[in-house]
Amino acid sequence: MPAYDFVSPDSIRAQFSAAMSLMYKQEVPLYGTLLELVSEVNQQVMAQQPKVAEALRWTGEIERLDQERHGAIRVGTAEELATIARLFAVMGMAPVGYYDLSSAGVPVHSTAFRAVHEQSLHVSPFRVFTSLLRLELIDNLPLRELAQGILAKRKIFTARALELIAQSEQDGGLNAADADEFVREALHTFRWHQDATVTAEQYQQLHDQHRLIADVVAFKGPHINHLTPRTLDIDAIQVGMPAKGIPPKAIVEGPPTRRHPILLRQTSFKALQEQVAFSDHQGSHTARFGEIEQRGAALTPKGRQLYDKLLDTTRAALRGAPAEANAERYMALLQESFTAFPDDLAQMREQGLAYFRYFATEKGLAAREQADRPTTLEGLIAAGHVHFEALVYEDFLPVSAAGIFQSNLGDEGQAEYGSNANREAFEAALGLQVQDELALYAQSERRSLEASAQALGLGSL
Ligand code: OOG
Ligand code: NI
Repeated sequence: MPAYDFVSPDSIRAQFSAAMSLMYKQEVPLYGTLLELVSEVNQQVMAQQPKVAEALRWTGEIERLDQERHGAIRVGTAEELATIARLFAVMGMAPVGYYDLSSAGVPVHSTAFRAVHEQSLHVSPFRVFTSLLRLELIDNLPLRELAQGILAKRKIFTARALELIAQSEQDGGLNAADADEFVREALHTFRWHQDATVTAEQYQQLHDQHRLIADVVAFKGPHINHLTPRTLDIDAIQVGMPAKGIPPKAIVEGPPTRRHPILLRQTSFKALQEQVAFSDHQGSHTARFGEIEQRGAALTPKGRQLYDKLLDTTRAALRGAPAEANAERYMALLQESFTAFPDDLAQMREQGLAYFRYFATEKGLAAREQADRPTTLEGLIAAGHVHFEALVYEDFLPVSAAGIFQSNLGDEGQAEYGSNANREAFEAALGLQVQDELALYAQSERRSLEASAQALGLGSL
């Protein structure tokens, strides 16, 4: 089939993300309520904070905001993970980053599937935080074998989805009709199944070992467990949730409130109890929840080190994990620690704390022919010929992710697995290496410098 018949992977992803959102709205109506709240808050911010709206216009994020969301799934075997990677590749999503959650008492390790180029991210920033269960961390051997046996039997992809993945790999893409069918078929993998694959007693055994193990092993597939829209003001969301009948978790994960947001701030509401038909009788399971996030600047290694240090300082000062009882103190301590992180874009840039995107301005373009115009980046910025905005963070944060897992799984009885990061084992299961997110940000920044230089008729910047 000639290549010009193929739909771009970016538009398959956009289509899939929209279909997923529609499905999740039907499955978890509270997600729909959350979308309404996010949309109200985002409109308010754009109307009341013209600077924020202007920055989003420069970077183009204004156009992707309404459809921006991430999902999360947990798979049970290496084979499932490797096939998920192939499925996401059809929609232009690659594994980025490695996250070890075992040190936080969650027996999984994870990656984020997402688009990697800013142009693709602009079409659809849809991402999926994907975790692989680590049964090797469970020292209860009979239970481990029970789980392995159950997982070995399940098939999480439809036969047609597998065919279309293979076809896309072989031909180098899918045409419009096949892409439509692929989206419909792929969606089945992420659906909620009311009927479990185990007896009520087996569920209980798995659950008693770790709730997450039951969530992965007892069901027919890796149901999407949350779908997270992006807000421009998470504090307004946190305050606004109760009025909509959505109880938020105690604290907002990530950095504190800032004029110039960095990385990622997240809050969530607890999973609802859902009816489950075990193979012998009825029961319930808490699986799916809601989450909202606010995204800010991607940090350089130096900025990230500072972030990690300040977060550690805060947690050490709190003497314990943040929870309901100490939430207010935690947020105050966090704000206090982070006064050491400059809240000013120019300073963040000068100190090399964040990645940026650069743009040639109208003024710069008009001055192209002037002999005495500045030609260095700093000179061009000072003269207003080049404008910069923070490059948005597209990834996740392990401490926050652990907090999200915990609030969803319940604070009680945290497990201890020690620190067991094993990126090689994860990549072996995946059948691919995960990409380095820092390299991706640096490349994106570089491309924006090159484009600015070219627009201004300069050799390089
Ligand atoms: C994933 C938790 C991590 C996030 O936004 O950090 C996550 C999960 O609960 O499966 O989604
Ligand atoms: Ni999430």
